[in-house]
Amino acid sequence: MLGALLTALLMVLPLAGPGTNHAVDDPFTSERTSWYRDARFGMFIHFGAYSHLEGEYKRSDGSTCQDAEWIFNKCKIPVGEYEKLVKNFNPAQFDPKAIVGTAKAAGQKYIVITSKHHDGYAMWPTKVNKWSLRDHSSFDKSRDVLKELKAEADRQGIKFGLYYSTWDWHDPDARSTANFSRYKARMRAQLVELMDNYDPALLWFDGDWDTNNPANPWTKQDGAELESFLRSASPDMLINNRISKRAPGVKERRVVDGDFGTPEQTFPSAPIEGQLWESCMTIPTKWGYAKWDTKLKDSKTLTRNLIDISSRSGNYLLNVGPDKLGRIPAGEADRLRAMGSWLGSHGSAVYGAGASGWVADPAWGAVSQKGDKVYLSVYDWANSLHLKVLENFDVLSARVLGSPQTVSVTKAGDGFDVKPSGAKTNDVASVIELTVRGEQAAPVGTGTGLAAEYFPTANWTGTPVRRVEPSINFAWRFDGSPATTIGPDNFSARWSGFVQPRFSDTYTFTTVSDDLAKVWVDGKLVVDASAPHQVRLDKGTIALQAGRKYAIKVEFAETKGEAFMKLNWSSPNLSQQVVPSEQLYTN
Ligand code: H79
Repeated sequence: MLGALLTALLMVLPLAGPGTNHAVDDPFTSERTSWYRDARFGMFIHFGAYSHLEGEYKRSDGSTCQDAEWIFNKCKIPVGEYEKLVKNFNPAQFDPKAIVGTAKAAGQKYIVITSKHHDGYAMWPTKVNKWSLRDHSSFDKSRDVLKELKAEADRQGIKFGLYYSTWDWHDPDARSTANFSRYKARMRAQLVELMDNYDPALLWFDGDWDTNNPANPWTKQDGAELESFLRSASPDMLINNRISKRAPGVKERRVVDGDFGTPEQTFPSAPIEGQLWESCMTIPTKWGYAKWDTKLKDSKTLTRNLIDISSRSGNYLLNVGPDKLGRIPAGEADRLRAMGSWLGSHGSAVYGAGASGWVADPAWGAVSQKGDKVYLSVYDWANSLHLKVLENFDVLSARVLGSPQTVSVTKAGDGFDVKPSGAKTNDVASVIELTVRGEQAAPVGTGTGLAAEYFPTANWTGTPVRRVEPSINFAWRFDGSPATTIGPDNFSARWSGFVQPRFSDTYTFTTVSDDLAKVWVDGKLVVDASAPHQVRLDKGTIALQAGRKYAIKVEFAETKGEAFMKLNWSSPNLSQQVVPSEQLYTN
């Protein structure tokens, strides 16, 4: 939490400039993100002034227009009219115990609630304006739904996060390039209120697209400045990638913004490379409450989504839309309880488990791995289930969770045939747990990093700044650079030394770079991203022996604009991470 003085200081001090690296750690491995990497399942809550309209706007001509959290915008409601319509918003039955209890019963480990959606309406008693649940509603003025929910989440041991839309349809300065800095100051003041009052474990930004309806002057620079401010203010907080801005016509979000990616209403068919990720989805079609939005996904589909997502090392942020009185609709709560019931007896396949580098994704279900356990979540039960193996391992034992039946595992073709002796135990997914033994890792290395040279030119000339660099994980963004004596543009870097793998594997080296990057391992050019580019992911593979040291050389050059450079590796035995300092040596 921020003291008032510290806040004031942070708001005036530059957190930037030459010598600044905005990358705080490796989100794939840091202690900071470990709760989030293990959690796998969270509750999204869309609750705001729009909830009061229940998804319907009756125009003065008698016609109706339907939408939900977008109703103000999509139904083109005049601002004064929207303000009048929500004046009687009174979610008197908002019950934090019931909501957190529903999340707990669902097996969800965190909650993310809208503090301010695109309509700009603050769900807490903000001092920044009067457009809030406290000052523009018929709700009990002594209540604060965010405070109540945070307190209850703490009591029930569930992490608490806040959604905040940078795009704002209500504040006139938010669509004005000329006055945008005034809006940004108010936004920052609101975010400080949120951090001071509710100490969120996570901030979930939204509204990163380029649009003129209304205009969204937010820029990538704004996102970079805000991210750096928030990191200083609350170093452990997780931040999503929508804190940045997408350029006109750009569909994909970048892996260099925030801590995690945010596919929406969909999830990828394989782990995302370069960043943690979380798919957010709805149970009906809309996020906010709409009384007509009654066709809900069934709990089997939702549970399998969670299984598929966690088998790809992602999180599932599943939304509920409380009604105008603040109650989670019964159909949504039912679905969540059903998911919790499956998780109660099969949660070990989900929590803390992730993609297995050892086996291929099967057609009959999904596979996840956690340490020496491999979980086969079987959707289409059969007498014999084939597992295609990508990396040799032994199966020491096998069982069906919640069933005394035996399971035989025999080598067959490109992997194993797994044969359970009895019937499926569950219609959603039956889980076969394999206890496995793979290659023993070589001991953790004793390295301290690579020898780094940072040049004040983009072509590795001039007098370099030299130091030992623990790892290659840099977000210099717009203003930063490798050293105070080097400007934010036109510089280059060379890192050299030795890299020591802990497994005998085919390793994939991946760079996330802007601008150019090259990686040589054992004299072989593994990554060549030498054509100028924006933020890009490039990779190459090389077979390495555990414990041996291989020469490594990495080059980077930056001419203009933003600068990023990250060196990750992965192998069948090792999920993606920044190459850690212990495995890097200067000689
Ligand atoms: O809060 C929920 C949604 O209300 C919000 N994100 C989730 C978590 C969301 N709103 N819109 N979208 C997601 C989809 C984006 C639609 C867009 Fe467009 C189409 C953005 C750019 C093209 C609409 C049309 C907005 C600008 C033009």
